[in-house]
Amino acid sequence: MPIVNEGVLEEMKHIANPSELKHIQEIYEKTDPLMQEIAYALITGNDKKVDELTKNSLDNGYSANTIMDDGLIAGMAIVGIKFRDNIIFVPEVLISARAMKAGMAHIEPILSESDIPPVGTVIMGTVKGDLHDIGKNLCIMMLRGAGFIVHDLGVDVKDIEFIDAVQEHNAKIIGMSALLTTTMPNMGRVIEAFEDEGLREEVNIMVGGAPVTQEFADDMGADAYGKDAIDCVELAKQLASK
Ligand code: B12
Repeated sequence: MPIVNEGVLEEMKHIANPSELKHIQEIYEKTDPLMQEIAYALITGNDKKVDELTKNSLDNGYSANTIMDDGLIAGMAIVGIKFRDNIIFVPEVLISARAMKAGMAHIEPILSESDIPPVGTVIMGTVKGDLHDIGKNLCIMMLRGAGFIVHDLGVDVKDIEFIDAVQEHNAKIIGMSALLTTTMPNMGRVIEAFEDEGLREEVNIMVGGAPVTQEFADDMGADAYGKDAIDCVELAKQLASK
């Protein structure tokens, strides 16, 4: 299907990397005009429009999953690229996140009511000493939308809190976030704490946050590293099926 939404087409001009552009075009070519309209409303942070269009789409028979994937996540994919490439900044990301939340408010109750069993349970938290939670919260929103049960431990989370939460909720996946170079090593300390408790084999640990790299994740013995919220969902799906 051709991409017909003028706004979306205009937004694509911001994507400089040809292979990334091709990937985004492929995502949008699978979507119909209404989903493209939702995506564009999300990119421009129009929460009222996302709210209204999501509700109308559901009333008109679109599935919650279609709206989530073809509308909300497709929009967020462009927001993520624009933020990374310094085309937009934190306030714009927060405004788009608010629009995403407006759509998710209609989607989440449907996903949680459906008979489809949850894809998995994830414990998420920002590590000790670190109060940044905007990125973590975006990841959580997307994970919930993708059918995961997520227990959010918040910010400044100590090793023992991750361990207690895994045991309490019988979770197999942990996601840790860090935004400071000084708190990144605390992710490694959480992994060591799981080793000390003899629980390391029981859990899959993914890490992320702006200063974190694949190399750093490998060095500290994490199972996976993700650069954005879309990666986070992909990784969680892979880890859940392990
Ligand atoms: C907003 C912000 C704040 C806010 C945080 C508000 C909040 N509720 O989060 C406030 C004002 C509180 C703050 C405080 C501080 N901040 Co600050 N902050 C930022 C800022 C501007 C944006 C971070 C952000 O939200 N990005 C947007 C989100 C969407 O991106 P993200 O977090 O990277 O998340 C994405 C990915 O990384 C990934 N991801 C994230 N987590 C995870 C987890 C998993 C498992 C996976 C797979 C993926 C994943 O997915 C997310 C979505 O795509 C950055 C600069 C910048 N432009 O990045 C500085 C920045 C991170 N802060 C910095 C500093 C120094 C501080 C302070 C120490 C300042 C001070 N002197 O007080 C304090 C520290 C407080 C503390 N103890 O944590 C520095 C860090 C420098 C460094 N090298 O460590 C930065 C880089 C600014 C700078 N250039 O100096 N900060």
